[in-house]
Amino acid sequence: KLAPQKDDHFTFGLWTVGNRGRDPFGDAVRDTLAPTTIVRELSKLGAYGITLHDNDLIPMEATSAERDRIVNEFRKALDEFGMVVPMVTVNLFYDPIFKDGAFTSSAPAVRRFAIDKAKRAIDLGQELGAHIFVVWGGREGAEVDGAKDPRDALAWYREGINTLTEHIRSRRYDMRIALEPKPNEPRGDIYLPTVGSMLSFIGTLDDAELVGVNPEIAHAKMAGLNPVHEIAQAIDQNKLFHIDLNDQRIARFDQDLRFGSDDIKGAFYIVKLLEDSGYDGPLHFDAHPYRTEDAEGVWEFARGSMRSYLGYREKVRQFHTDAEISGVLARIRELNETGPAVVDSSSLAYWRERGYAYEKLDQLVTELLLGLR
Ligand code: GCO
Ligand code: MN
Ligand code: MN
Ligand code: MN
Repeated sequence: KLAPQKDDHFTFGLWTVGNRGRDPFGDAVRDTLAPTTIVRELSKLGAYGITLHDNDLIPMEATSAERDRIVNEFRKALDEFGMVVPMVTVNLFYDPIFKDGAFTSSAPAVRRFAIDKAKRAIDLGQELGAHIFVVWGGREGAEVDGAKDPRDALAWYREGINTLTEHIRSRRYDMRIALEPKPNEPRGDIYLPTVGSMLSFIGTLDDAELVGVNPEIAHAKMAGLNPVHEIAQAIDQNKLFHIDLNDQRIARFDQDLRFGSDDIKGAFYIVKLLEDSGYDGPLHFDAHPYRTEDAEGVWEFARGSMRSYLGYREKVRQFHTDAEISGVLARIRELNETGPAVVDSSSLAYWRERGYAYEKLDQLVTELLLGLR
């Protein structure tokens, strides 16, 4: 039951299992893993595919001959191990060129460089068969609001995304863009920090149809928000193009914890929402193995991410088939639909005094998750 299958559509970023455990206070603790090794190992574990930033695969300074050789070798590994690349993204944050932003850099030359880099990443995605292009504007933010007018930054951001949709249309690629919001880190504040802000920004784009969101659980929590509600709003607007699954404690640095490892009830309701809504995109893990881990721990992390999702999915199934839970839900519906049809002076007392039976429901869910049912 907990063995991942290809048709579960689990995917991992090359940068997730490939994370070397560097943090602001300490150096790498693990060796670099070759992309082809990651493809092989994840396939053995039952994953469906791989995602990547342009520079996870191709070094920034590669010649075009080197680039082609690397891409060919990678494609060979994908074919050999039956793996696909549903999503590609662009690294617009690591190189010092982007220290004041990429699409929102105050320098037009940097903005143009960023847009060209993103176009080349889109072309790479097309070559690898990806249908989703994620844009995470990690450096699109500010510490010093006196240095640039945030309205200019938003206009430049819009121009950048408009150029990318134009590129996709003119090349007739079957690809859509998913914007990934994050409130802060690495910038003091990042523009468009939540799903809600992204959705409203998308409404101002030239080609809004082509653009949706890639919500991340950890990013919602860093903003102190409920990821279930963030994801639900994206679904409500038909804009859930992709999702980053991981975990995070509120009010901490960006932890990138293994999906479902910290907030068990929160993860349950996320999986319930995804399953009940019929979301059929990739289930993408964007998290890091703990810095304490060696190679064995890395694959344990990958296996655990998928097992946990399937475990939560099984709990969702139990939620829907548990007779007592169904009974409470029926009772809640009945309480809402019976009783006085209007709230007026004769029924005020009834509507003030009635209970909603949510304590019972919440306790049953808690016991379900504790394995007591
Ligand atoms: C983070 C982000 C990134 C992006 C990735 C894809 O907190 O570092 O979540 O992992 O998802 O760069 O664009
Ligand atoms: Mn993140
Ligand atoms: Mn992410
Ligand atoms: Mn992160």
